[in-house]
Amino acid sequence: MPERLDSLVYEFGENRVNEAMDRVARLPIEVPSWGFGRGGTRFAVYRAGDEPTSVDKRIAAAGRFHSLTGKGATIALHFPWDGNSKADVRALRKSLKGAGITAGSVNANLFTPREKGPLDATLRFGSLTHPDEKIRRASVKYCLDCIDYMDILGSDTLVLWLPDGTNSPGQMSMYDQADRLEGTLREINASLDGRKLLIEYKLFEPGFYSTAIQDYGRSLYLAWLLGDNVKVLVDLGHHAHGVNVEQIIAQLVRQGKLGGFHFNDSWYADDDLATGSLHPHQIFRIFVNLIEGELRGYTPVEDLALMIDQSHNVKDPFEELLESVENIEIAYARALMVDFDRLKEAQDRLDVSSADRILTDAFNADVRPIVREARRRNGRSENPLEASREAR
Ligand code: PSV
Ligand code: MN
Repeated sequence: MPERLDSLVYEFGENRVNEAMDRVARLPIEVPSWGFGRGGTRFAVYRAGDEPTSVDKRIAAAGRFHSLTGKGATIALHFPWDGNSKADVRALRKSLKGAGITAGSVNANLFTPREKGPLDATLRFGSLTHPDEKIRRASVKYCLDCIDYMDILGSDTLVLWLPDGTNSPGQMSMYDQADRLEGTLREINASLDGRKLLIEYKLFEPGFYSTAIQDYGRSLYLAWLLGDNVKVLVDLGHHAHGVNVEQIIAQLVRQGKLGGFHFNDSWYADDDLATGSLHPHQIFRIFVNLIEGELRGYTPVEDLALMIDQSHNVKDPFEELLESVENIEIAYARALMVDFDRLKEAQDRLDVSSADRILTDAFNADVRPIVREARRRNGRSENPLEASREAR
């Protein structure tokens, strides 16, 4: 055992520390292709000039990210941002291969108005719930095109986030909204042939009165309605203030319906800031609940789609992704310090102070040596930020 792990070994035991190192080294984290580019505010995209602006450059950056960190072996793709035809997607497959990474989830974009075809500015009235059947058909067709892209790329996961909703109470009947949504989703799901469909929910968009899939209850209902391959995707930024996200997680895990995450952090709402930059205790609690679920025989943490979904507006996008991955690794390593047997014993004997102390001790542990050691064992730099700056 390297000396720098001594105090952790002393406090948490050698087995726990060793296991944490292995698990941090193995943890699959998926990065978003859009996250390598510069995000924007509602007012503008303030480019610095050195961020990648084409798909190829984003993929090349993702390749560098993977060789530096060992994470991001799969990349989430977003269409049409990452391609507009089968020929584009075949070229993309080549770029991915060249960069040493593979396609992760495929996100079907139903919110950016297209220059040609029916999915123009009318998307402001919705996509899969649009009142005009022609637009609903075109939206379904777009998702089927994305399933073709999945075939080309070897992806097994379609992610749907719906921009649909209303701006005022008279705009659309909520009964029609639900009927249309369930009809169109059934069609899309039938074409997936059992491949995964992950459905995001989101409470609001600026100016909205309703969103079509507003919370995890709606998303979970749809997942049960549609089939075993359909699961809920939890984007950390999509809740009301104060919502206990880890409680949602535990309920989804118990039902085998947690598909994965879109990790990010926020101060106000859906700010898409760096994961763990503001609320590190929240992702710690989430991982505690995921690990407890795994110990109880539910889905192993590594089988979930652990994806990042952020918008990098101020910091260098590449560096903000490094920061986010590191914060996820740290939260996971801290959660792995929890002694779940002792925690359960304390809970069962109603010793709340001891139970909380077990969590607090784990959260307060400086697990950075575990994360560094995991990187070293993976043959990666212990300090990816420094290494990436040196390589520039
Ligand atoms: C919507 O807010 C969202 O979380 C969805 O995942 C989109 O695909 C993504 O952000 C990028 O805009
Ligand atoms: Mn998201």
